Amino acid sequence: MSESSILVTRDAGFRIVTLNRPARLNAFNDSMHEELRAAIDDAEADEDCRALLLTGAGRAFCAGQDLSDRLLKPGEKPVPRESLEKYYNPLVRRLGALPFPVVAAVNGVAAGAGANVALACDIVIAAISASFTQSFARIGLVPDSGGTSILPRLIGEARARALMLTAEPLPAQRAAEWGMIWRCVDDQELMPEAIGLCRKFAEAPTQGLALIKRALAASPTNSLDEQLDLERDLQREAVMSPDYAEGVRAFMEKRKPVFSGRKSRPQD
Ligand code: T3D
Repeated sequence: MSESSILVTRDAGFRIVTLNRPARLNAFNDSMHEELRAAIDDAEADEDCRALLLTGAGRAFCAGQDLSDRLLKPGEKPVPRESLEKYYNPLVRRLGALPFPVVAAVNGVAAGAGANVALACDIVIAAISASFTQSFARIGLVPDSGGTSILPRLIGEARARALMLTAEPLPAQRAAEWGMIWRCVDDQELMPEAIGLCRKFAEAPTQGLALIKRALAASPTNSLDEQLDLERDLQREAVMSPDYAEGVRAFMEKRKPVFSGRKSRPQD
């Protein structure tokens, strides 16, 4: 029996999802996409899951599309690929819409769609030995998986443009200095740091964090006026939540708050 290309570990209040095709640097094939989708479905359906940690097995995070699936035989004509429509785009949309934080622990090289899937996560922590490569231009492709939208916003047009046109690798340390990722840590610190963050999220006011994700998701296309209206609407929801009441009570009583997770809705 072939080994699963996605490994899932359950911890208290969060899950670790590991891309597991190390011999191919965790490159995506269709079955890895299907398994990843199922793992995310399962995490979302479990109301005890309040954060997700995405990482890679072996020395890479993910090398993007598995190119061995794209090799044409002599004389064979290229066929249209629906991988963006079918897999990458839904994945990127999904990561943003999940009602809890998604942390990418980038343990090694992240290339092509692998780099941009990492950047689509809410928080990216990378090992100092990791790098990010917009490798698409090396093989005549266009950066995908949201890269042309997300990357210029993170690091500015000039840097994003150069990374995409040259396909040069960006070391994790520089990525952190440029504000592309949250933090770059020593290799041995990567998983403890990412797990520590997920443990914090597992005790956080999850529904409030989901509202923050909604506000930030709308921000790039909203005017200030529209965003002010959205913040008002989301804050109305947050103010009505048991977690806000608990947060204030705990603050006044000088104790640690006990938040309700995903189970009770703000309207309850
Ligand atoms: O067609 C569509 O669906 C369109 C959608 C496209 C989305 C995309 O993601 S396009 C971009 C695809 N990815 C790449 O172009 C990256 C290709 N890989 C690399 O450039 C390099 O492997 C890395 C820079 C990532 C790492 O280099 P290095 O020197 O550390 O490792 P390596 O020796 O190149 O790779 C190690 C093995 O992994 C090697 O196999 P081997 O020789 O040991 O049997 C290599 O072939 C394999 N590997 C790495 N990346 C891929 C891969 N095999 C298949 N697909 C890969 N993407």
